[in-house]
Amino acid sequence: MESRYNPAAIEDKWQQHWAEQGVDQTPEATDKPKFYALSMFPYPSGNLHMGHVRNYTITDVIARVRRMQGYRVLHPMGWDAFGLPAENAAIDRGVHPAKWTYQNVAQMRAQLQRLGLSYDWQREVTTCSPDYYRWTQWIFLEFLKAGLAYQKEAAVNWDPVDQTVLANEQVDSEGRSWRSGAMVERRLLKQWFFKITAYADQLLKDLEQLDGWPERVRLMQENWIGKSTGAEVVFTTEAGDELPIFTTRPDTLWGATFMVLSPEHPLVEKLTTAKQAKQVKAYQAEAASKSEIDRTAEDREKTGVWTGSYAINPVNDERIPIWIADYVLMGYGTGAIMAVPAHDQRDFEFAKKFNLPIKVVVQPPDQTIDADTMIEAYPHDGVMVHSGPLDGVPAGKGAGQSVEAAVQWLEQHGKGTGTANYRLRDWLISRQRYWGCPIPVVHCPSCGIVPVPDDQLPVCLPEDVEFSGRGPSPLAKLESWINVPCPSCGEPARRETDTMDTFICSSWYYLRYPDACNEQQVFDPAKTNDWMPVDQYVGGIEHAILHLLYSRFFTKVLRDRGLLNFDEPFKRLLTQGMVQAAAYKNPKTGKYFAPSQLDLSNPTDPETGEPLEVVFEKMSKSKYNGIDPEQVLAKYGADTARMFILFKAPPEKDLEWDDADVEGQFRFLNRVWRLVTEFAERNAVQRAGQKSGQGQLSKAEKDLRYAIHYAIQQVSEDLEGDYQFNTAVSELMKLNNALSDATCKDSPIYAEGIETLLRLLAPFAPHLAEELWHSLEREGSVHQQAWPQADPSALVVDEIALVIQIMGKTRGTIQVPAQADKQMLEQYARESELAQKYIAGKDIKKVIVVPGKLVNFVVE
Ligand code: ANZ
Ligand code: ZN
Repeated sequence: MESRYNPAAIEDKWQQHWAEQGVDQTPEATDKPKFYALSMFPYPSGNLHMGHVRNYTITDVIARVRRMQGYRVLHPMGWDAFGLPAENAAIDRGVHPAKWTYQNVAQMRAQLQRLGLSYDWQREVTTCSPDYYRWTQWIFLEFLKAGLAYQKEAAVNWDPVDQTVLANEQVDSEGRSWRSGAMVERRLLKQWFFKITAYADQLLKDLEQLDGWPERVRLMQENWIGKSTGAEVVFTTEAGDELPIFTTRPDTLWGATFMVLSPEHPLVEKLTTAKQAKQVKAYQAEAASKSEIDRTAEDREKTGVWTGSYAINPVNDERIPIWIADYVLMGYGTGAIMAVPAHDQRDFEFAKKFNLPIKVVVQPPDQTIDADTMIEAYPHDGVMVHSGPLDGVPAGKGAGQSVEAAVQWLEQHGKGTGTANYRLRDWLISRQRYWGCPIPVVHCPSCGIVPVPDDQLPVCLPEDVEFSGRGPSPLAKLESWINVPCPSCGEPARRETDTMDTFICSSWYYLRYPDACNEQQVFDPAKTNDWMPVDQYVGGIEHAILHLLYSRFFTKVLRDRGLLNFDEPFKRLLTQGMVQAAAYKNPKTGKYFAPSQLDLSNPTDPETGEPLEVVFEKMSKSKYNGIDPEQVLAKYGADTARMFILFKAPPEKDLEWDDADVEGQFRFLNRVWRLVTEFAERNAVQRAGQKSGQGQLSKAEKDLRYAIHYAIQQVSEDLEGDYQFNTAVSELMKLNNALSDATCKDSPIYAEGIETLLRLLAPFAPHLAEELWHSLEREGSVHQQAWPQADPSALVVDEIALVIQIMGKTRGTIQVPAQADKQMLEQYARESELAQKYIAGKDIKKVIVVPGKLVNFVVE
């Protein structure tokens, strides 16, 4: 063994050894309690960044600790491998997306392996591989069978030059295509949807079960689902058509002075009078070109057109005009509203602009408002007025208040019903892209949509396609692939050419790991139900909404299809903070500069000479503050990188990269190395671990034993609950110090201390701990040892009876810890009830302390 700590010499060796021995494989036997530790799998961009390193290190420590604690652990890794970057690489560089992706996977897998992450690589899943996406397609067909997948016309972003649909992120703030620069149009195209709205209520309600999730994430999900309670009320047009509206304020029905329909509302055409037709048409065309965000922006000037028709308010038979305006969206509620300008700000602005009447139906408690003089809507509580049966009722959403009373009245009179509406929309899952999972259906002129039969799955992506960069996805152009006989009637039919949103592939990957190699089934429910739910999920906050919501949705659907027996996939969630580093920025111009071109003792803008400020920001190429994990590994090794990341900040907080602290951790590992190698050389064959505590221990041994068991207790506590790895590392450093300062280096207690240090360190610095463990000539891998248990007897502090004297006269004794020093003894004595009886309020002249014996107070 080397005398100097040389990570390069040991890390690779142990990684190979562990792989050969299958140390990280998932146990098959089910006799132990299970623990499923999962990191969000990465997109294989080709390069591992520090954010990945942090994410995976955190999960790895958790997995390693659980193994040592006697759990059977599932700790897998895979690749979220479909997606646009691969297709762009193909367009830009002419590499096939598959080739580009698999090269990146190989590169990143090697990088992960160099970090010493304890994955069971036999369960690796790659979403772009046909043996995985075959089951993504199978799941799609399950959704189709359940009526949860459907096709519908939807307004999408259309690039008229490239002739393709664009995602919202591919349209810049001016509404231009990122690629062609053309103004993007809104077009109605047939798209596939998943009916996530059918599960809105469950997705909301079951958030209650997730007490192991950060409150912030639960709240983000709740807001995304966006439940509004209120009522649906049926208005009638003068021509006799029913015109239902959704309102959260049915109590204000008596204050409705006009109605507004979305320009896309199906009744618009029928309601529009000949005189208004031209204006209405023009307005509809204009609205169609606007995005939803534009249409609903609060500060926007209201626009709209009267249809020429009227509706009847069902509560008072009043005749009110029907308008159209773009602030009413077709996709929410019923696409029609009653406008109550006195109590809704948007309606107020609209009424003012078009000179429509305003009627106050809620009066505030402390003043009287008047329709003619009010300058904004009054949306608050008060008391109902001019509202027939509701007059005098307190206005509000609480029990016995106006909203509840209104719903009751509407239901009694058959004019409306209490309902809830959700902001959540059905999930648009189709993409006009090549590098995604093909949607496994065939369109037949006579049979309609026909699912591809099970035994013909997977529908494989054709390989011989051309990526020209222009026009529709290469799939849509490949006639040889598109034209197939209908699986049902055998007549000529056409394949669906859309592929699935990659979020679908990542909505179920965690269900596959428990049975990753199954070729007969998506997974064996017995295996997946055994391992699920995930006990600890770790990933970035950027996935707080969509990925987690979709995964929860998939879980519930597959549960209802009889495949799963639990409601929620992820029991505990940890969202790790960002990894930041110093960046040099000119505060005036906002420009960043690479540190290599600066004098760091006095950084100035090389172009203007202005002083630069140092800011900590998320590592990124554009800010020249990225730190390449490869370089850190090459210089210090994986163990130091891991230790630094764990030590520098609690996992959910942002972490600031600091070279000095990396050095610090490297030095700490060197100290451990020297401590253990010295011990190993002195006691080459001495067996550690004989349980001590019975015989007579010296003071030095007792103190060391206390330090050892205190460290066990603290590290174990830090690893439970909130995973305070940073304080756990501090405890390890303290234990290391206690050992190097110990004066009983030949005692079995010292040997116990060395061994304990290695066990506690093993999850954090797995290679170093393993190498040193073997230097002690111990059996097996340190990673297969039991996690140490704190012995309460070692933590008991001996007590002595301390004599309390006042002016030399003994007044009694108090119990104090034997180890207490002079200062502490005085404090114990002063604060004791016994001494207080005599010294309270008196002037103490002198305190005489005889350690281990007495404290004497000399008072005035
Ligand atoms: C009358 C009213 C009176 C309203 C009042 C509010 C206050 P949330 O809370 O977001 O669910 N609304 C309903 N459907 C709409 C649509 N498709 N597009 C735009 N707005 C729509 O908002 C519900 C309220 O937003 C509903 O209650 C309705 O206006 C409007 F003093 O009805 B309200
Ligand atoms: Zn057919």
